[in-house]
Amino acid sequence: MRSPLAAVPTWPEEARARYRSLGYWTEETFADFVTERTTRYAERLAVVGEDAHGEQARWTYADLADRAERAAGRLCAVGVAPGDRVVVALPNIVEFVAVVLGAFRMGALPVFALATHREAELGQFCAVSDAAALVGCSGEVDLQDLHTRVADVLAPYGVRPPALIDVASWDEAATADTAIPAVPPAPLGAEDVAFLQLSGGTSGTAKLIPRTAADYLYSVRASADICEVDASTVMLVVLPVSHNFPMSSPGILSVLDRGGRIVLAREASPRTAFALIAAEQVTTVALVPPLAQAWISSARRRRPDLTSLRSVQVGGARLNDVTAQEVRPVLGARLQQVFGMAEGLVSYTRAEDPDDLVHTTQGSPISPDDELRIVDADDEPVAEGEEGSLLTRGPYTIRGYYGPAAISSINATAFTEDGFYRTGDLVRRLPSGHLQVTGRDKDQINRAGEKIATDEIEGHLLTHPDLLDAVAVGLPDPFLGEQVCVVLRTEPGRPAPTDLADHLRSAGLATYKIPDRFVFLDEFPRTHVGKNSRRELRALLATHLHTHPPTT
Ligand code: OOB
Repeated sequence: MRSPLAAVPTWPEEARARYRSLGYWTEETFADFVTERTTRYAERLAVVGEDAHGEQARWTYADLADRAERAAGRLCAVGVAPGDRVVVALPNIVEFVAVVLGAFRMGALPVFALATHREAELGQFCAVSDAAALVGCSGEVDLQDLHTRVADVLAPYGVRPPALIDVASWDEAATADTAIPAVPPAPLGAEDVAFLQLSGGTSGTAKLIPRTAADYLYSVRASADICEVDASTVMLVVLPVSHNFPMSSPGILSVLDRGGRIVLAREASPRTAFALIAAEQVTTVALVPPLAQAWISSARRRRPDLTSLRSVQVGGARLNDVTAQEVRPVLGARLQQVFGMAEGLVSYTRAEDPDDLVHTTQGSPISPDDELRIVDADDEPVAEGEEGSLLTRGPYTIRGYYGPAAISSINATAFTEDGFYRTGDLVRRLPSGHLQVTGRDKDQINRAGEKIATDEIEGHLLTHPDLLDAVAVGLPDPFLGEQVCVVLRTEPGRPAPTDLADHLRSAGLATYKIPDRFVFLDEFPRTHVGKNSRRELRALLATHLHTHPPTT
């Protein structure tokens, strides 16, 4: 048994009572959800995809219940107790669904990491959550070695390493499963924290997002209604399934809620995806803008059979209007724009919205009780229709991050005193109520929908002996949306970009955070208080890159 979950800032009782009385929040827990849906839809096909051994699996809801029960048993077998945290770092394989539902079934709290995370990230998540287990899949990664590295990251903090679970070592055919202990009933209530999501880009202190069954399942049910998810839905998942978008917006949980089918793809290339769409008669898929662009250009050339596809959701980063207009003519499916965040708020364009709004806006929020404030630098509301920073609170938006004591100072700036979350997004609201995301005022890079905290890259770079200063900025990129660019001031005898990339890799940073571009400058522009000015750096880079082609 690990330490109990620390207290988290939460909704005041008045708000809770209101969300309950409006029917948003119910008594249903995730354990109830797993049992009820897998029983209700028992005979239907639930999950299709590769397993840890690369074999094709096709599980009914009854199979899924069975797999989840076994996964829960396996968690218990390595000492995970109800209430403990379990870091899940799996690719899009069927075991992901089994492990997550298994954790829910026994009341363990999944921490949704990515299969691409390495010891720098996983070590942080384990430390912050005091994780009892780390679940991965050996194959592309040497899991034992990764586990040792995670333990090394944890040692200086005095945190016990998590037990390692390698789903590739599970032998489901073996009858030796009698060794799997019986699973106790989950002790969690609907308003207890049920899992921890990652915030977009973790900084020096990992910010974990505490979500409850009450708030999350409300967003799942409402998303299923808005996105017309039903028993006929066949959802292809090409984005990393642990992200909030493919998980709940409407995501795999909406599909399980309604008795539809999930098709997991291990990679997102048009070739693989188009074949799966035709073979499995896929009706819907969620994409980030770069993938939407890649699918569109590939579909133009290949003319794949996409007749089953009814809707394509695009979100995670701003979609340009041109690509938006191409979705229906080229992919033959309705576009739905999704603007959301793992902290809560999700906004969708609706089926009944006119085309021009679907093409040019990021829709409107899920709930009539999502409260939005669009403010200037002094937190004063901007005039209607003007651009401002988006603040939000509501029935499924958290009131604070989970983390060690240091998190309270982060919470003090990330949330207003009256509980609004500062999204860091610049938006404008049209008279129709639709939101347009116009920019960002947070130190984050959005690379193809993956969020990267600039200070995380900078911190790791500055451990290199030859670097005097490092600033990471997102540079516009026609395909990725933004690329990761680092601007460096060095000792004479400048390190080569490849050495710096190796330095970051050996620090245990996920590959998607390795800079796309390294730029060396003798002087950095400063703000009037003497800090590095990212704004001026960006402007300088625009000219610099014009005259100096990229070095990598
Ligand atoms: C989704 O969640 P996160 O937590 O990875 O990232 C949230 C941030 C937002 O604050 C915003 O900066 C950006 O991602 N974002 C968009 C966007 N959707 C997300 N920026 C512009 N246009 C969009 N459509 O990315 C996420 C969570 C649930 C559903 C969809 C996306």
